[in-house]
Amino acid sequence: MYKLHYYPGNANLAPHMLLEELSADYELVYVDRDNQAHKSADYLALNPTGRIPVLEDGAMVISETAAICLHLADRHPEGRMVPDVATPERAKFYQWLMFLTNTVQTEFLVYFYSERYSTDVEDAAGIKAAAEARLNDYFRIIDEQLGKKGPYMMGKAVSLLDFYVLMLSRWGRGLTQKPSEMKNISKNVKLMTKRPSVLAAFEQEGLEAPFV
Ligand SMILES: N[C@@H](CCC(=O)N[C@@H](CS)C(=O)NCC(=O)O)C(=O)O
Repeated sequence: MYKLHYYPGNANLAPHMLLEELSADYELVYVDRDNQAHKSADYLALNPTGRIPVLEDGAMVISETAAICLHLADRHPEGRMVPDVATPERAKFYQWLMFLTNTVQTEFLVYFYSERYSTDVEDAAGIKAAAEARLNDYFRIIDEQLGKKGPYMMGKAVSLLDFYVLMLSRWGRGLTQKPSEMKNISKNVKLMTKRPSVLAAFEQEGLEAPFV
């Protein structure tokens, strides 16, 4: 049985939705982030970066959200969450997943934790505003991809990418330009938020509508 260490709405949300989608056998382990449990010795032994989430798969411990998602997709190939290996679709899938995790997700860290990005707290507001502008550009790129391909990131079939986009769109619900109100992202998230797996994960994390 898998164990997913989570805090409601954090980066665990993508792997959590996938665990549900793949009908995997798992349990959730609450990380008491409000009391700094993610910086405790026990948690740091699992993930030295002190970041959420962590997945335990038997004796194996995996951190980094995208890696966890890929591992789940590999372990449950019948779910077809990634395109076949060594196909053009797989190459584009890699491109988009890397963009989502190391560009968009990372920019959210700058946006949410802007005070960490300067030694002068007075810089935080400007850092946040610049991050928001970049996030708007990134979501526009995602929206264009969905406009060209659609309704899912890889075209007609849902993939792991769509769960990632949903999580990131949720994180962007406080942006002036809400991702979920962009023309094509809005269609994608409407489809995604009808999936029983998505609804189950949101409910288990205690997240209430509106989800994005
Ligand atoms: N690169 C990591 C980033 C994870 C991450 O930043 N998680 C946030 C929650 S969404 C976190 O743990 N924040 C707590 C902190 O930075 O103190 C991943 O993809 O798993």
